[in-house]
Amino acid sequence: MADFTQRVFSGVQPSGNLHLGNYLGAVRRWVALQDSYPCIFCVVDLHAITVYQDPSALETATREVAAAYLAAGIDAKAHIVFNQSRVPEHAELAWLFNCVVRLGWLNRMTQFKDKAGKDREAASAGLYVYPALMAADILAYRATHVPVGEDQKQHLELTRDIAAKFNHDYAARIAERGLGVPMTMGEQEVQGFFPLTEPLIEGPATRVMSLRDGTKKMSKSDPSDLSRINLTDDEDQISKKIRKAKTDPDGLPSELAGLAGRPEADNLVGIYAALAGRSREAVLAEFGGRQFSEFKPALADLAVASLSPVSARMREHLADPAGIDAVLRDGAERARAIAAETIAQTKAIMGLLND
Ligand code: AQP
Repeated sequence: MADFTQRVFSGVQPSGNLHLGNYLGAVRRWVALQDSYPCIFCVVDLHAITVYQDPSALETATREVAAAYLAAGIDAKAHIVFNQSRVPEHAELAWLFNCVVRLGWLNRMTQFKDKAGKDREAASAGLYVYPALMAADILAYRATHVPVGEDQKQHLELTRDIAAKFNHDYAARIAERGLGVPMTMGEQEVQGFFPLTEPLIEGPATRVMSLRDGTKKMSKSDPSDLSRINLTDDEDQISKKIRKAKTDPDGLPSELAGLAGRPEADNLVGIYAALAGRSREAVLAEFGGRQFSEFKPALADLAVASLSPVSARMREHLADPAGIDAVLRDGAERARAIAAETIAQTKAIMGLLND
């Protein structure tokens, strides 16, 4: 039986400095996936502009995110690294998906509610239809796997809903044109054009929380720089942020159960575990009974040792912006070859004359 070509797609928005959450929840895991799948890693600049970005800052952030990918160990020759706006097929497919996605589905998206805040009328239309663009990013390459942090789970489900509705609505045409791949949807064997993409949400750091508030995720757009560790932070900044991280007055427990109801302690233990490549249990077995005044310096040393080589390589890449641009241009050309074929076939399936 034919199957969809296995392919990984993922991206980060250039909406500010990359932080530890983006690194542990996404980029570091991509590096590991490179040996198992052909991968496409995108700097999703069209997503970033769903909220206003200063144009020069956007250019800088786009190069910074690309530099972080390369510094973390993404191989841009063996795989594809590019910025989204260089491949117009993303926006084109997003429009087609805007006509597939239902308003009711978009209305359920919690990220829109969080980001739009109380004044929804003032949010951009782009922010509202962001999940359709994300579905287009993934499905332009008919990607089968998407490694993301926990916060993107709902958007991945929507991507699957869009793929399923498209496959269902155009089933006859997909079969007639011989463009389908046999797949199981529910109980049925059908010919699908788009795969039902699997999210890969795994590891100890799928949701790294703010250092100032353990109930909020670490985020680029948090106004407090003390809430996150940026990949561009130097050793002093990393140590200071960990020293100032919010904690409670108790020491560390020896068992996981002792972290219940202590989000800040839980977060710091999770970060330590992820950086050390150990389980939370193992970290508590070592530090259980000790105070944060002892744990925080150990965490700071570990964070500095893990992140310094990445930030040093990032700085080297950033010293050569033309080199980064060349990587992005080359990646976009190769990405476009794949996406253009998907778009041509999608249009043919939908009855949009385009040859
Ligand atoms: N705190 C986090 N913990 C684990 N993973 C995270 N990711 C983001 N924050 C965390 C993962 O990083 C990837 C890229 O995210 P994004 O830049 O596309 O958007 P985001 O999820 O909205 O990230 P931010 O930092 O919160 O950006 P802003 O503040 O601009 O909205 C995704 O795989 C995400 O899951």
